[in-house]
Amino acid sequence: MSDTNFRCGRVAILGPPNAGKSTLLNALLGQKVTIVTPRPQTTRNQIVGIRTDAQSQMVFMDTPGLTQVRGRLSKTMIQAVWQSLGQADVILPVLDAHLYILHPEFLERDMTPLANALAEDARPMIVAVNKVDLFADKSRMLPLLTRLHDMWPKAEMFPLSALLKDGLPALVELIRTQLPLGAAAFPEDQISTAPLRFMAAEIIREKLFLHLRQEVPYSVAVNVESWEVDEKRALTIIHAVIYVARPMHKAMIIGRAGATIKQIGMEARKDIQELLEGKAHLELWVKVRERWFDDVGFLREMGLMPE
Ligand SMILES: Nc1nc2c(ncn2[C@@H]2O[C@H](COP(=O)(O)OP(=O)(O)OP(=O)(O)O)[C@@H](O)[C@H]2O)c(=O)[nH]1
Ligand SMILES: [Mg+2]
Repeated sequence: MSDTNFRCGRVAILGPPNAGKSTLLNALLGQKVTIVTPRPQTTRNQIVGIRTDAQSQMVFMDTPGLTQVRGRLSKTMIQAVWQSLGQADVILPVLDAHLYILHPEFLERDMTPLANALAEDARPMIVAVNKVDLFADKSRMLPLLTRLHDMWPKAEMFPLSALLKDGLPALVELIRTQLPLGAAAFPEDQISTAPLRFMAAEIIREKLFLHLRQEVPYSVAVNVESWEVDEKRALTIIHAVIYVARPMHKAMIIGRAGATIKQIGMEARKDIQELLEGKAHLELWVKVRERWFDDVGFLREMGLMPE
């Protein structure tokens, strides 16, 4: 018998770079489906994470940070944001409250594109006012909450800490009340729509972000070229290529006597094994491909641009 009270819908997680969107998605799922780094513009495309319980199914869409852009990769990143917004039943903007307490003048700069896009939107909206763990005196966010209320008078303001998972059960309850009635769209044990190969490539990209400085992580794309399961040894053998835009970046990734790439490989393998719940062997190559981020064919191959 189908449950006529069951709710199912899509929730778009949107906001400026580094606001904690991906952290929030992982925290809501209790599992890592999307990568997180301390640096802006980590997420490059729409990542779907699915949370199913007895009463509802929430299909979350993590998106790249919304910012000023240049170049083709940035344009496709922004397209992923607007596409996700178009698909959403509930809109969940996320912002870094601590940043705007310290720098109130950045709020308009960061939020204007989203504020304009959502001005006439009638869909339910919940604003995740994130990173409240970074200040003890909660009254410091009152001016921010007032400004957000002026921006979106109908939205619910929801202070939380994605990092500490503080406030999340109440957020889930609130989202549920806003979802349309309907049957589940995905099997209850499905947590993402991303293929394992893509998730493994993302994990490698995360480690590159964590180990490389300045612009280098932004010049990197990762592709899993082969994926074989050795049933006898209960081992997944993964070959991945790290594409870089310049020969100098290749040298930096490899590091002195191969030390950097070795470390990246070890850390990535550990996370991939967690993802697969089994043993993995990971081999990494670095290849130079100049201006890959402007190459439409390459971006499509990498899944960074719709066909
Ligand atoms: N203190 C604190 N840090 C947080 C919180 N949420 C996220 N962070 C940190 O903020 C940084 C960025 O987090 P992400 O989840 O990658 O941010 P994002 O919005 O997905 O960023 P992009 O994908 O680059 O747009 C990471 O260092 C997180 O650990 C929080 O609630 N409190
Ligand atoms: Mg992200």
